[in-house]
Amino acid sequence: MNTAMSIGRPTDRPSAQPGRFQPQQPVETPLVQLLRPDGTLTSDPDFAPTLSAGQVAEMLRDMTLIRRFDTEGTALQRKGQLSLWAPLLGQEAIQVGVHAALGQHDHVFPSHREHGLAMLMGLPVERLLGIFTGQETGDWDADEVRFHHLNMVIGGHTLHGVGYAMAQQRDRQADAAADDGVSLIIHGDGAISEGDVNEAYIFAAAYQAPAVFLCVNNQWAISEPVERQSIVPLYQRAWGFGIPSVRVDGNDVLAVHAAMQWALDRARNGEGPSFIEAFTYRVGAHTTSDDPTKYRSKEETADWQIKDPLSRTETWLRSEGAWDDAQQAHLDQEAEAFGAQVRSAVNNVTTPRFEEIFDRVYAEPTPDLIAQRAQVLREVAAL
Ligand SMILES: Cc1ncc(C[n+]2csc(CCOP(=O)(O)OP(=O)(O)O)c2C)c(N)n1
Ligand SMILES: [Mg+2]
Repeated sequence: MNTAMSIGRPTDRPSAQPGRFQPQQPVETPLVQLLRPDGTLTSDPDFAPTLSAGQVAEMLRDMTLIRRFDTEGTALQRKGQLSLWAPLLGQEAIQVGVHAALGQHDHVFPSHREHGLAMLMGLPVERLLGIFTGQETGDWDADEVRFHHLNMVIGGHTLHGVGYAMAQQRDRQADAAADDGVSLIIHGDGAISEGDVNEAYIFAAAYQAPAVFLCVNNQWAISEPVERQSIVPLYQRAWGFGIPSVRVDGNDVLAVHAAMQWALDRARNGEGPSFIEAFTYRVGAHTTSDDPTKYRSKEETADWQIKDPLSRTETWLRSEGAWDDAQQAHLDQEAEAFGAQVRSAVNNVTTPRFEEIFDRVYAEPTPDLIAQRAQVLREVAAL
């Protein structure tokens, strides 16, 4: 083994057999794209759009409302009504494309930037805002909402998601009438370097769990560029675990939807896990505590703004005759009203009763928990 190989870099040692020293790398990284940045359709050898213009118009609406939610989140933090906000600007198409592909029993294990998806899945806005005021314990009924707690411990939730998928698999083995739900696990480009995440891939592959990994590659993990996380394109990492994968244009709502449909179908049909790398860009700061001008150029951000997911969808819909100025004006008004709703929702965030943290740890409280709860209440009363 030569030195280059021992540190995991592709070797230049000549080999008679392709694939012996390194996987056969495509000359270019193939990207699933159905809608170009200029709003014209393109084709892909493996994926085709399955949505009507009317459905895409609904998705434009969802993306617009999510963007508004995000803008309001940042403004509420600036006004001191939230402690922190993690902007999702530029990543709207991923959350909307995913939502449109999800089945009615599928569960989502999110990372920390999926506020839009949470909203679409029916989590009340005030509960989401409560996470960023520090008052929310995140113990909503995940069985009902199917959107699990936003995860702040990078990568930790991927193991929970795979565990849940394995349970879904076992439920179906035990009971043919069990629902057909599968698990979608969302993590970032930075998370891919975490041990937990790699263990999650191993379990998912070993047990052929009905799990879909969605890696949101927004090019940055706070100030760390993706190139430092991996010298191969992220979707190729999955190959080493035996997980089929594709890279999709994350700013193309049609492509995200089509790829997600493929991966969810595979999981549902018992074909095991898949991995989708959604190639996008974090246009805003990492959080409201971050200043990205300190570590990346304005030109880089401007290049990505041209690839905006909303404007390309609107352009395409207009070219199809499925969108006009009146519809846009109506949507702008709706977004305005929704913004006001978000600003008022922050006043409805409630502080949980102290003892509530014990209430939903298990379906039935254990004797230990009951004792701990009683002890806490005694200690609080004595303060
Ligand atoms: C285990 C752990 N390590 C470090 C952090 C600090 N941290 C918060 S977000 C983040 C970067 C995450 O990057 P990525 O996975 O690409 O997600 P993105 O923020 O870009 O959406 C880090 C290092 C953390 N929250 N948890
Ligand atoms: Mg990232």
